[in-house]
Parts: sequence; structure tokens; C-alpha cells
Amino acid sequence: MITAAHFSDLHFSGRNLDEAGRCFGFAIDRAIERGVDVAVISGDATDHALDVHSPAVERLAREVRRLADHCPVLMLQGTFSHEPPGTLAIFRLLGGRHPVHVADRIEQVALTAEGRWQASPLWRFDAVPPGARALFTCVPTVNKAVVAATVGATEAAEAVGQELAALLAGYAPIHAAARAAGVPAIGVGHGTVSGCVTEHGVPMAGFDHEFTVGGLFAAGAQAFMLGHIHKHQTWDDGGRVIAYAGSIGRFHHGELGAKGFVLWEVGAAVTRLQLIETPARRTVDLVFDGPPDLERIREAAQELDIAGAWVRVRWQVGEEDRASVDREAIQRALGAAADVQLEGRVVPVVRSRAAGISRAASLREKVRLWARVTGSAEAPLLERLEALAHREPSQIAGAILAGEAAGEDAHEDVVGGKIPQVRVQPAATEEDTTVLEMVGACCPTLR
Ligand SMILES: [Mn+2]
Repeated sequence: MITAAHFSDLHFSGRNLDEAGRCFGFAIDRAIERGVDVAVISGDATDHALDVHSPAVERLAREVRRLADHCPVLMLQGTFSHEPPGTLAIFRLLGGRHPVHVADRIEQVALTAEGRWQASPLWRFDAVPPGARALFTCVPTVNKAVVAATVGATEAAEAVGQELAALLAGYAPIHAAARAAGVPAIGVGHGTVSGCVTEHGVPMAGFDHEFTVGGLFAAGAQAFMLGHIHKHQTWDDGGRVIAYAGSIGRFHHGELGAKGFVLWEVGAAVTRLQLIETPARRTVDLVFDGPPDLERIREAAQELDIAGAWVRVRWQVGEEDRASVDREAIQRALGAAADVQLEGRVVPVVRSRAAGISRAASLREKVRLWARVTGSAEAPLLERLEALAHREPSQIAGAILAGEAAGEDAHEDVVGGKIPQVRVQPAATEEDTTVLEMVGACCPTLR
């Protein structure tokens, strides 16, 4: 039986320094208190390429060194964009009481009885190294070419997932041999398991992911320690367990579930695990479909105990109302929060171009063109246009209040000859023609 502290997705960077530093530091304290035999960091120790003089590098190195003064450490290469290849090389040089092994290729590594790391020359050992205390199978972030070269796959078109499944199955015999020798066999990987759930609650369905649950179990390891997905989750198959540790802290708004590290106890035929929670930041999301409601924000500030929390307020507002949002008032209402992020989405007014509208002779014709372009019904629009043209505002209001149909009444006005120029029907009646003639007589440009 071996006890292991499994940390993952530390994402050290300038922006994350507070959260990553506090949570990883706390986790290492707990791991040391529990006297773990070995520590595994399953990828994404950093968030992006960092300069060596950045405080995040110094803090990460200091914490890993503290860990290495307590027990042997295994660090796995994570996602290349987070941890550019070569990032981890420096950790081999830390020089703690125990060695740090960096796994940046597909390989196996045995933890010897003396607490040293012994790596396989190729992708696996031919036999379990004598005196091994535990056997680790490392599947860091890989690209297809590496997988193909490693397992000698000749089908270049095969998906990485299929190649990895073949690779994992290739480890089953040596894992069985380890089990027979009473040596815990532990897999460590970085990638997406098809069907897992992200920290935002999204299930990762599909066939283009690195791993499947079946493929991982087919490797026959007693435990599989995973990184990449920031939500802690586990799969169990008759006592063999796969688990994402999840990220060490809460680096984004909207992340579901507790954050922490996994404390494993792994024997040749038994596995136990427990998530030890870190003091990750608390986040609160206030979401409005329309404009933000200041009263409800004030209520939420009281009810949700936002003191020290990271609060995000999201809303959407039409372009014409954007100036009505008082961002400072929202900030003031959430004054007790550790951080307030305001995300207003302005819904733009969409204008369709109605070709030829500028050449239309009358306003009525323009309305008809516009109705055609926007797919609006023209008849009610023309009725209202007519009412606007012919009638006093008080008359229109009176007609609406009386429930009177505006169109009929307007027609009478036209006949009455008050303001006849806008009544131009495509299929002109005799009456309309008369009106048009009247218009032509008094105002030729309107025709
Ligand atoms: Mn990550």
C-alpha cells in the first residue's frame, strides 16, 4: 500500500498567483501532515509561458521544493499551451531531499524502495523492476505523431484516441505482472475522458477525446490519476478507480463543485481515495436576462453573503438603453465582495439595408419596400402611416381609446380631401385616382 497526494491543474500565473499559491500551499501542508509517500502533479502546473523572473515561477518552484523535501515528486507534462514543452525541465534541478521526476514522454517510472525514480528506456519496462515500491505509467499530453512513433502505428489516419486505447491496452500485461508481485500499478494522464463533465457542467461527448473510461480501465492499473478537466470526478470498476483531481483552485467564474487535491491509498488490489478541499475562492453569479436590477442586486448582496466572494454580474441591454446602466451603483451595492466583474452585453440595433428605398417617390412606397425587406406585414403599417399623416395626435389617441379602427376613419379624411397626398394604392380605385389627380394639381412633386 502506498499513499499518494494527487494535485492537478495548478495554473500558476501572475493573474492566478493568489489563488494558486494559497490553495497549493494549503494542499501541500495537508499532504505533509498526512505523511504521504509520494506526490503526483498531473499537468498544467503553469497557466501559460512564464518568464523566469515572474513571481509565479518563484512561488511554484518554492512549493514544489517544499513538497520534494517531504517525498518523491512526479510531474507530468500538461497541455502545451498552458505548459510549453520544456517548462518542467527546471524542476528536475530543484534539489530537495527527494527527487523530482518530470514525465514529458510516454514511459513508465518505478519508485524504488530507496525512494528514487527509475524510468523505462522505452514506453514500458519489459518486467517489473525488482524492489519497485510502485509502478507509474505516464501518459502526458501527446500529439498523434508521438503516439504513432511510440506504438509503431502504421495507420496514420487513425485517431489519437484509438492509438491511445491501443497503447493503454499494451500496458495490461505489465500491470498484471505488477499486481502479481504485490506492486501497486498507477496510471497518470493528462487529457479528456469522453463522457466526463467539465467544471462548467458540460458533458464532453464525442469520439475525438484522448481517453475513454473503458480504454483507461483496459490498461489494468489499480488507480488512474488524471489532469486536464478542472472538475473533480471519479469512475469505479470493481475497486479500480479513475479520478480527475480537478484544479487546485477556482480560476474562473461559474465553476461547479469543490476544489482540492486527492489523497489516494493504492495497493496491488485495493484503492481508496478522498478529496481534500482547498480554500478556493467563492464565486457568485448574478445573471439578468434584461438590464441589471439594482434592487435585486442589493437583496442578493444581503442574502448570499457576498463578503469576500468573487461576484460576476451579467446582463444584456438594448443599444438605446446602454447609458441607463449605473455601473458605479452596482459596484457600490457589492462593496463587500473581494472582486466584482461586470459583464454587460449590448444588443445592437439591427438595420437591414433596403436597396432602392432612397429612390422610392413617396413615403408610402418607402414603407412598402421596407416591409418587403424586413418581412413585415405592410397593410397595418400603411394604415398607421395614413393615420399619422391625416389626423391630429389627439384624434388618433381618441380613436385608439374608443377602439375604433383607424383605417376606415382615415379613408373618410382622404375623401374629405384634407391631406390627400399619401393615399396611393397600387390597385388604385377610381376614387383614389381622383385623389391623385387632385394631388398632382396642387403639388406635382409628390407624384
Ligand atoms: Mn488545466
